[in-house]
Amino acid sequence: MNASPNMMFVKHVPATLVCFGLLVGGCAPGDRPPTDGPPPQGPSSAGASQTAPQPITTKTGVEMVLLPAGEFVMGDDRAEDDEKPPHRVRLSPFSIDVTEVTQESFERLMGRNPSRFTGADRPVDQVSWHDAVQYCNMRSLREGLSPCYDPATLECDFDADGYRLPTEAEWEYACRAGTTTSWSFGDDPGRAARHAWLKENANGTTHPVRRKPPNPWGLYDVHGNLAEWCNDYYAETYESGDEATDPRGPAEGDARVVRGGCWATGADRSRSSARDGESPAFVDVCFRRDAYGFRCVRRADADAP
Ligand SMILES: [Ca+2]
Repeated sequence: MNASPNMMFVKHVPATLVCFGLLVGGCAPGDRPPTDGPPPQGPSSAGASQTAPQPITTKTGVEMVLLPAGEFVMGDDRAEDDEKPPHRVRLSPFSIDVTEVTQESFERLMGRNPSRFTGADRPVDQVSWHDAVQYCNMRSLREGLSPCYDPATLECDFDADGYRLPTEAEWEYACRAGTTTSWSFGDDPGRAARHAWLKENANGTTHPVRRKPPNPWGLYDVHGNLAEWCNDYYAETYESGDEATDPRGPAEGDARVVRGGCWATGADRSRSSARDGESPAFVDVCFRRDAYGFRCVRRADADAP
């Protein structure tokens, strides 16, 4: 499929789906009560932590967990071409937000709330990649840290001690949480609605964070609710498929990676290794990106958050 920066998603997600939702849909009045799901399944791969790491609250009031250094197999040979080849990736330790960035947090730091589906404890939607990295920088500044993104070029300084978007590899590592199955809850798509807000159960809207069971490392809504911006440019295949340490994706590109599926897509797009790409800027008044959110990461060898 040829990538087009004018599409809602560069691949896989029908643009008409979300646009149609904008025209005839609307926020569901009220949200479902919290779901009493089962405790998260234990990771199935060797070396994975059996207990979720303890959250730490940052100076700006965001909960993060510190993920240990580790390695995992990124991608899936059983899935789509852009998820191949599976390849071993090693990652340095990093901290990651427990939830998608909420509207309360975004508005408090940025002084505005671009969301279509409003609610303080809902994830902020209608955020471009540029909006997301500007929030990262603001959060860094508010906490006395060095911003990762150059204000002019938006190039990421991975050595800075502030916040940034996860690399695609970091996102998948965090999402899998030691599992090797298609989702962090197993291989059965029939269980997806119990663990994620997807097209089949979201009623055309986002939902407050933390309403579904977390993954084994205590992260909420990695599957579904909003698709999440990553730092990497999107490429239609993993470039070399070689083993890699802290990979950062292509050096340049037209689209940025989004991961995890959303309220407007089915279970398949929410798989741990499923990849999508999107133009980082708003290009169409209809496609307002109400499917996109994000969460932040930070170097773990920087001072504790
Ligand atoms: Ca998500």
